[in-house]
Amino acid sequence: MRPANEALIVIDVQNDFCTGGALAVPGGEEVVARINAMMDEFQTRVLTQDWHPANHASFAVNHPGKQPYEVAGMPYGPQILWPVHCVQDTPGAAFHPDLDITRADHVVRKGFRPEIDSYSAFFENDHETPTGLDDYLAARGIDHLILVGLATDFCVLYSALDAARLGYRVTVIEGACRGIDLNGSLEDARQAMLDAHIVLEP
Ligand code: VGL
Ligand code: ZN
Repeated sequence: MRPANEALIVIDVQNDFCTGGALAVPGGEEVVARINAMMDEFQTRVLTQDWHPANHASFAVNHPGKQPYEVAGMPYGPQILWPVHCVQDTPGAAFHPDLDITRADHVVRKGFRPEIDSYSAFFENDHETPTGLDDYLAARGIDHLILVGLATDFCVLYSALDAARLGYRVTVIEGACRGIDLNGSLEDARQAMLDAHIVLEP
């Protein structure tokens, strides 16, 4: 059993990020068995769930003339535009059916404000609106986070960077993550995490 100061943070293991989903991450579903096995070792397990309204500003369809994977200027900075995904209360937003969600202590929904995206489990993409996860973990004396899930180069990356910035020790288990890899984003993500003293384990 891992010590009580460690938490497993499972990022966005949802149908739309798995094979057949609206924003499928190659091999996304392959992380499920490993994550289920890891849950046994941890005393605190948190899940995040991308949870967008249909009119969400991260969807290309809500920007006339724009296509998915183009970039739009938002008040908080450049934002990649995505296919419609993880719409609240749709099957695509549900956790992968094989993920053992019964053992989750806490679920963080993010990206539910129409005008702002939220890759990170800690802050929305303005880098200042908190999700409440930092307070949840701090209240439990947790200072070391083990991150797994989807996608390595977006929501796992931003969660890991914010966690490191907040002062947590951060470990990312790469073998329990899969990436989208847009224009080299996976290699960029690895480098950014290493630069932030995040430990990458296989
Ligand atoms: C994600 C793009 C858009 C992710 C979520 O979970 O990595 N990526 N929304
Ligand atoms: Zn999203």
